[in-house]
Amino acid sequence: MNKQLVNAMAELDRAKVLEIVEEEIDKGTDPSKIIDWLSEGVKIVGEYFEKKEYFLAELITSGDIFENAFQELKPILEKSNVNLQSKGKIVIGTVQGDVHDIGKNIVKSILTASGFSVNDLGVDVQPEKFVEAVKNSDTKILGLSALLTIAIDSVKDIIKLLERENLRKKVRIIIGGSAFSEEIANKLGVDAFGKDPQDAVRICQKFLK
Ligand code: B12
Repeated sequence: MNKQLVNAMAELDRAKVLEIVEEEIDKGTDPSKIIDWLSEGVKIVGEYFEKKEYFLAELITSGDIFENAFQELKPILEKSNVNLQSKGKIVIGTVQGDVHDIGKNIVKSILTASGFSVNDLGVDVQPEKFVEAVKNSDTKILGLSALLTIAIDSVKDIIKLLERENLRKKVRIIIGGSAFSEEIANKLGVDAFGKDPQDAVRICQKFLK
C-alpha cells in the first residue's frame, strides 16, 4: 500500500495525489491497485465528514481530486481492452435520488477493460429509464449503484417495474455501493451484491456463463 498516496488523498492535497499517481504509473503499478489506495484515502475523508471535521466542501473536493486522478488511470485501464471481443452487455447507473458516481465510474471502466460493453445511464436515474434500457436492448445484466441508504427504495421501484413489464427474468441484477450489503441484496431479491470492481467482473462473468 502506498500510504503517502492514501494520506495525500485524505488530506485533499491534489498536487501530491497527482504527483504520486504519476510516479506509480511510471513504475508500472497495476492501475486497480492505485485506485484501491485512492479509495482508501476517500474512505478516510468520509470518516472525517462523519466526525464533522470535514464538511460538504471537502466531500466535493475529494470527489474532484479522485476524478482528476482517475482520468490519468482510465486510458491505461481501457487500453488493455483494445483487442478484446465484447463479453456481453451491461446496463449500469446510479439509482434515483443519488448522485454519487465515482465508484460506479470505476466499476464501469474496469468492466469495460475486462471486455464487457457497458451502457452507463449516469446518476439519479429514474426507474423507468433503467427499465427502458433493459427493454430496448439485449442486455442480460443490470448494475445498480447507490451510496445513500435512502436510495434503496429506488431499487425496489426498479424491481417492481421490471416485474410489471415482464422483464425481471430477462436480466440478472447486481447491486453495489456502500448503501448495500449481501444481506440487503438478499432482502431485495436481487441476484448479487458486488463489493468492488473485481467482484463485479467475477459475478458478471458468472452470470453470462
Ligand atoms: C465523495 C462523496 C460525495 C460527493 C460525490 C461526488 C461524486 N461525483 O460521486 C458529493 C459531494 C456530491 C456528495 C454528496 C452527498 N453525500 Co456523499 N460522500 C462522498 C464520500 C466521501 C465518498 C464516496 C466515494 O466516492 N467513495 C469512493 C468510491 C471509490 O467508493 P464507492 O462509491 O463505495 O464505490 C466502490 C464500491 O462500493 C463498488 N461499487 C460502487 N458502485 C457499484 C455498483 C456495482 C454494480 C458494483 C458491483 C459495485 C459498485 O465499487 C467501487 C470501487 O471500489 C462518501 C463517504 C464514503 N466513505 O463512502 C460520502 C457519503 C456517501 N455521502 C453521504 C451524504 C450524506 C451525502 C449528502 C446527502 C450530503 C449532503 N448533506 O448534501 C450528499 C448527497 C447527494 C445525493 N443526492 O446523492 C453519506 C451517505 C450516508 C448514507 N448512508 O446515506 C456518506 C457515506 C458520508 C458519511 N459518512 O456520512 N458526496
